[in-house]
Amino acid sequence: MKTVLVTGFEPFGGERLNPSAEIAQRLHGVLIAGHRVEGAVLPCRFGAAIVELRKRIRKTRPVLVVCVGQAGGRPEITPERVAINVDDARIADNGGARPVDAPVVRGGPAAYFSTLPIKAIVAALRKKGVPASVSQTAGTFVCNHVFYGLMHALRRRRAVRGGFIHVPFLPEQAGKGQPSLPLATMVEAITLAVETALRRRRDARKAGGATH
Ligand code: PCA
Repeated sequence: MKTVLVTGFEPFGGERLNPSAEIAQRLHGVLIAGHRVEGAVLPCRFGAAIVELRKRIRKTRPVLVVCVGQAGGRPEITPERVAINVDDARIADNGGARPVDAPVVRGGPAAYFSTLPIKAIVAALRKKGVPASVSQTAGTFVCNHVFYGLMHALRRRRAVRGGFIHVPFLPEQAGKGQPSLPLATMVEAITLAVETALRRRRDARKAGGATH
């Protein structure tokens, strides 16, 4: 049976939880559209996170890789459009590292695009009533780092598609007035994203960019 790799991250920045780790663990072993999900939790550390991701890709030989991370403060599920070749950390990672204006891959291209059908995923989520939109930046912390590392690893493997999806806080993490989504909704959302990516090769063509 073909495999889909879904990764999350361990908690970081003083949090006790990371919704992305919970999602990856919940989806481990689940079947989606005839594919078996391999769920993995990556360290929230520059360098080590990509090493672990590549190890999992070698071991599980997935046809699709969806990396998930927490974007506290965002109100929606946000498939990322583009990974950039920059590490620029506002806070230390879980190993104490705080790279500033460093490349993810020395000599690598400035950016890689997601090969997930990001607009079709957003449309599928909205149809189910789940708040979603395309994000134009995954930031410059460990999530963008892993997203770039993923697309760099897949650059010559055209048959394997991959990308990154940010998710909001869980209700128990959100402070007063901060947006969140229940875990069950996020698990459903990532399941639907995987299913959409497996079922369609081409993205939907819909205007969706921000005007600023
Ligand atoms: N979110 C962070 C890193 C790990 C995570 O879940 C980010 O957005 O970079």
